[in-house]
Amino acid sequence: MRIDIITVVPDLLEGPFSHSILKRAEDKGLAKVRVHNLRDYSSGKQKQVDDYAFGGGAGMVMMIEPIAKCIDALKSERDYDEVIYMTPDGETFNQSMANELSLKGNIIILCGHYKGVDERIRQKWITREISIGDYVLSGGELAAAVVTDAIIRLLPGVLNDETSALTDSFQDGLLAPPVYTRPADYEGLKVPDILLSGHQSKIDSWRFEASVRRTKERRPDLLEGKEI
Ligand code: 6GU
Repeated sequence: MRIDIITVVPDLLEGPFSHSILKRAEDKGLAKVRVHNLRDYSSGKQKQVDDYAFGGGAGMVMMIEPIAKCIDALKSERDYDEVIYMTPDGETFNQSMANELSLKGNIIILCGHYKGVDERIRQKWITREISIGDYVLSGGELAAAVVTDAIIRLLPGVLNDETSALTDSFQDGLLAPPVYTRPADYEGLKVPDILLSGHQSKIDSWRFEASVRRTKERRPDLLEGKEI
């Protein structure tokens, strides 16, 4: 899978993709993430990428031309399944969107900045608009990093234990159960006996019950319309 991210602050995206799981996915050849500096596609002398809003008002608007040039240049190299615009007024990101996007081949992600992009970009080039929650970030970059991380860790072979993404919180619509490691007794704080019993089917049932209990307590909204 390949993800091309278009941004006016490429530096913001350097850290997340040069470490840990995402770095491993790149090294194994399972995912390619490429960051593109929108200023490289500006034809102006000042490398201008934003301008005043027609009709007035505070805040700058990202111009059509550099974005259109960048997207068209990418599309001339390969086909893309989605051109995603990161914006607080997009559809709220969740695990099922991550699952769906992880099945795509190539994706472009455009990071919004300032007051946003010229509406005509959204009309003509964007296939999907995503927000990561009901709060405002100063740009779409961190949100793009969140979405990219959530997608790439789902690609087969990226996680060491292939089954581990299946037991994540949200993957089956439930929160994950509590986990423990050694020592079994830390100054009187004990691990539940069942987990030390070696009885796998009992352990599985305990984990399922614990997931349901935790979901009821913390996120009852996830259980609505579900039979458990
Ligand atoms: Cl995608 N962008 C910005 N600027 N703020 C956000 C967001 C995106 N998602 C939540 N808040």
